[in-house]
Amino acid sequence: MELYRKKIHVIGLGVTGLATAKFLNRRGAIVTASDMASADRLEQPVAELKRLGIETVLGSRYTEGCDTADMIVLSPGVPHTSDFLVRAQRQGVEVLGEIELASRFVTTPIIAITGTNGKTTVTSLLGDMLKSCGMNVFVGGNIGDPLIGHVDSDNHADWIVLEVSSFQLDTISMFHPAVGVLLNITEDHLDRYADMSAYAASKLSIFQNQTDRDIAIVNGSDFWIRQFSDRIGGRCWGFGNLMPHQKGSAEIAGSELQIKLDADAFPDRSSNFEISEDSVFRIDISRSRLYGKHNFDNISAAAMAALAAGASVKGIQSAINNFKGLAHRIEFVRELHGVTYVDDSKATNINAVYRALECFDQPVVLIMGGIDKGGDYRILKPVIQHHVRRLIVMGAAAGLITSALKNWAPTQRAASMTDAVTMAQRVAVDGDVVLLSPACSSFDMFTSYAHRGNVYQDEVNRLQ
Ligand code: UMA
Repeated sequence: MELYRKKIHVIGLGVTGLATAKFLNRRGAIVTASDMASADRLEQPVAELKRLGIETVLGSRYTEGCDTADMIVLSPGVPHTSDFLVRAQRQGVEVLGEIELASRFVTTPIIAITGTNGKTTVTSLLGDMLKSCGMNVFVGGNIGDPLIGHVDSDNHADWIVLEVSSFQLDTISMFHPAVGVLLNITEDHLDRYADMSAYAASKLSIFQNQTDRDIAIVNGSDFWIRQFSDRIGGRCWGFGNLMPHQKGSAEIAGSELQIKLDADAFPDRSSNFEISEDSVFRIDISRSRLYGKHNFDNISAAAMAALAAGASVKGIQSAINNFKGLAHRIEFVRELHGVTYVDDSKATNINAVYRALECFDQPVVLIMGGIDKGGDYRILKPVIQHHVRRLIVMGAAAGLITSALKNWAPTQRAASMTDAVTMAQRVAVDGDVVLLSPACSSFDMFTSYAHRGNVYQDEVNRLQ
């Protein structure tokens, strides 16, 4: 793909746009880097781009010139259906995302992981599994480091382990992972998709360029994945219920993960296998520190993907034993007067709250709220009734959550995180869990879910 002297607009100057603009500049493209935000919010990236001689266009004029560009590269946060993009495409301008662009320049095989929940855990655990087998791995994508930043790196990777969001998948055309993983599809981002079917279609597009030489690892118990199973192009391995044409399966038996794979999927790697006489890979999960049933799916998916990449059972086992989980995902913060405080700030959709509540046998004081993302809170009814002693709501969606859930748990409204944590401490008794699991995005009161989680942890650590 020739980029030299091409007029390319990069839209969005977050981590993706910045890395993309720098890459294109190195390749000799004529880059215009644009963002709807004003200069005072983008001081650092703008200064860096200016030093490289890259033009920046900010604020209300940021889409100018797109119609006459050779190509537009989008950041994931920019909806691909925006009017100015539709108009440019009509003029024949190629519009693509950073993942698509980067994947055209890498020769290293890619394992791509998507799903509404669990993708960061699986990406990270899988990265550890391959590393503990001595492989050199680039771990990036939606988890944090854009793939484009790896393209010109001197650090040769054996595998690329890539977390991909639906936003990133919306702008692919040739992206072709050797192993694709789809963990689950539940309500999320309905502020950006017309309906669940559109969101599910975006997720399933991870498999759109796979052939039967590639591997597709899916959750066979997921409604939407089953609904669209005809879109799975690769050789299908599954966990949960059996899928049509499934060639590999994973099951949890007690504290053992048992994986059965079709050996002919690996004609050239079969010597790596520590397969037992009954053709099952057996992995002990009793030492895993990941809470909850949903993490069985995450461990199964990561282990299957690792086996697909030629990892040994020993390396997989060691990564599972040593994996501590991720910050702000059902993360233990502190125990005080017999009350356990847990931070699940990353739960930015309703289903994630469901899963978090299922992890606890103890009564829970639940803190929810933030910016509503368009799902139906009433699906929480059974877990709220079963687990929640008190519901504390805050942020822009507080009213909406209260009307949806107040019949199933006593509900209180908090004005701030300090307020929420103080209220929670007042009502929690010995043996309870206080859980921040918001079901919403954070931008009404915080800069990110991580910021929200850190503020919660600070408040909890301040409690006497
Ligand atoms: N912007 C515009 N026009 C628009 C929308 C946004 O100019 O119409 C500008 C904003 O003013 C801002 C910039 O775009 O300055 C931000 O771009 P971005 O939102 O794509 O953010 P990045 O910093 O590039 O981060 C993105 C992902 N963000 C989103 O998908 C929203 C990061 O995922 C990802 O880690 C990073 O690329 C590297 O791949 C975050 C995320 O929240 C963690 N992801 C969602 C999720 O996990 O649910 C999908």
